[in-house]
Amino acid sequence: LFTAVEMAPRDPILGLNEQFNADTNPNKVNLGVGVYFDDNGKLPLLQCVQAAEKTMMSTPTARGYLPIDGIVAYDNAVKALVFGADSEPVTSGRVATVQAVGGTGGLKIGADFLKKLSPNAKVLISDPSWENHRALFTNAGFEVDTYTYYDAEKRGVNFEGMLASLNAAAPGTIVVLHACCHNPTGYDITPEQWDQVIAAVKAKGLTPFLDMAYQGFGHGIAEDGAVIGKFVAAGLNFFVSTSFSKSFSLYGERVGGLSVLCADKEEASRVLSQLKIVIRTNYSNPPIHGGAVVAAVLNNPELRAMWEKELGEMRVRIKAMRQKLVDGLKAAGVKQDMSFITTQIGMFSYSGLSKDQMVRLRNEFGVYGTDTGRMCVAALNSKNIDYVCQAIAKVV
Ligand code: PLP
Ligand code: TYF
Repeated sequence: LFTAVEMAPRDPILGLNEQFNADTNPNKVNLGVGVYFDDNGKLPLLQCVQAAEKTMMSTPTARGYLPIDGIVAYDNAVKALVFGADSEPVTSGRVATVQAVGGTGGLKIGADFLKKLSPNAKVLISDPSWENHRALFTNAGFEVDTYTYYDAEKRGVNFEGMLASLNAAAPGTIVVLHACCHNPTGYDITPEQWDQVIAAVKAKGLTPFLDMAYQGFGHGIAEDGAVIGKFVAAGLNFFVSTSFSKSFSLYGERVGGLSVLCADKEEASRVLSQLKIVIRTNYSNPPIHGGAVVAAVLNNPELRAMWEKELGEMRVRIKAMRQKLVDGLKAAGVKQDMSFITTQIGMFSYSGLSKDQMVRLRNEFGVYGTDTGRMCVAALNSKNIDYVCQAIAKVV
């Protein structure tokens, strides 16, 4: 039965983890996968999460099935976070939100629903993008192409190119947009550029799918979410996937969501019924624990304040590491201007290093980033930063 099965390629990012774990270099540093580590190099367990879990454990509950679309209080909290608690889309009831198995699950539910709705639509992802975007939409049955995004020469976004790609797209094309903290480049577009993207999307009749995997890691929770308000104000109907993997440091709990902004409440209830079919035929209903924790934190003012503080600390520490990286590279003798690293935002930096240089970093120094030159600056800390700077200085 399986004799003709071919070996599938490894995930380019998760595969690096395996290589890292097997590396015996005592100085090794993992800047490959997008995970936030604290200054001691530890994966944080947030205080707000611990507090919520303590309360939950003091009154243990039985584990029945959740509704297909998840915990009601969770879905409402996601809506409020993404659109604003008192926003018109939320108060009018025209957002359909489901709990999902991570941000990836949110993307996949949206993709499967869209495939039924627009079977012939093409999907455009940014060039480059999170590698799983292409794989996920391809596996959902779509033809996936790219829109222009990164400009290596300029070290930034080729915005004219991006607009040109969108303007050349056929009506109904699904456009996957990084809401903030672009993965892998670290370059976001400005609010004014978002206005132009929205105008193009509207004029061409494209379907926006916003991937919000890093809300709170850019400029703040509300600041990063502001782009959603722009799409609402433009009168568009669109998709938003949410991930709490990074913002709650709950990677393995798989907590995410999908929200679909519809024309009115009645339309939202029809859309929700279809999202539920997608879920039911895939995994029936979501797991409880992670969603219950996030709902408990978001819906309790004290825990929510704790979360905002802790998320703020992660954001600030990443920014400090960017500056330390720029200063450290200079001190280590790197002649070229590396200050572009502080103009990037979120967990990643496109370093501009070549594949050969990234391979040398890995093999000679145990410093792991992706072959494309992406480094996770959220894994730098005051103990490994000098070593990483010395290693980079030796390969450039
Ligand atoms: N989208 C982007 C851009 C990401 O970087 C990630 C990272 O994991 C995801 C989606 C998936 O999030 P999750 O781990 O919650 O599935
Ligand atoms: O880009 C990253 O590193 C994160 C984590 O298949 C990740 O988004 C990487 C690959 C993957 C799933 C998650």
